[in-house]
Amino acid sequence: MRIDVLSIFPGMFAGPLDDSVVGRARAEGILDVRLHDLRAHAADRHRLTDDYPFGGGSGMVMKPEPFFRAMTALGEQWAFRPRVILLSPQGARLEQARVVELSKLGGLCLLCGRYEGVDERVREGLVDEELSIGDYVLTGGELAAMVLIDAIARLLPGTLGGPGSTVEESFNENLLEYPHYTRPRFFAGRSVPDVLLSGDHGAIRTWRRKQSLLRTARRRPDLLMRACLGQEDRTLLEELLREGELAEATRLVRWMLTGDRRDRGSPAL
Ligand code: 9WO
Repeated sequence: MRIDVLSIFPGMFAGPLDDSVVGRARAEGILDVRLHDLRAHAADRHRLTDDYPFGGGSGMVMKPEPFFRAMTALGEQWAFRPRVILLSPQGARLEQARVVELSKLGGLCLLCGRYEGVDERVREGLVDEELSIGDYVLTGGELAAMVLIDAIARLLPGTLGGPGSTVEESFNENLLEYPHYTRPRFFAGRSVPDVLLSGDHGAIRTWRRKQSLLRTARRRPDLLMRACLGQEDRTLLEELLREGELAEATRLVRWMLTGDRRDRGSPAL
């Protein structure tokens, strides 16, 4: 997959994209990240990429010309037009399902804003999709672009964690990961749960599933609501209820298990 990035700070991308899974994907040609310095595409001789906001107010706005000129220059390199994505707090929140969809595309072009914002004509004229990695303000879109590239890279065929990995399947189900343990068996006054050393693979699988359900119910009840739960999951949640493990999530899980959603606008009815 080819990913073009437009930024006034292309140097920021050195480091995060050089090591580990992303670095390897790039070295093997699975991922082709091309960084472009927006300043090189500025229209004036001072190479300005920002200007004062019409209507007044504090701070600066990114000028539209460098984005349009850069895209025109890149258009000559592209066999097909890639999906153009602006990283900004105004975008739709990025989720794993979206990452999976984007990882199937042939090419992406990521636009990184700076200052107080980007001239609206960039959105209107160039951007297919606006994405946010979370509800907080950064100093620019670059770190968000790196997060997106990292999330996509590990899904590309040929990279570790690529299609078919169990880690991927577990997140797709909207459940959090179960607790992991490695050697030593006894550490810092705590021991590894006995079931994991029992050699009983059925019991281990059930314990892990129950732990995933417990964690998701307690930490991310919003995810549990979206999870596809089978009959075994319902049984495990009932056990957790009886064992008093669900804490503040007790009422939600009890409601989920009753199946009585007639007054709640559930798509089930
Ligand atoms: C700056 C600002 C200053 C005062 C009051 C409100 C403000 N909003 C912003 C702002 O959103 N600045 C952005 C900085 C302009 C576009 C690039 N910047 C950015 C992208 N910050 N955070 C992101 C981002 C991108 C994706 N996901 C999360 C955050």
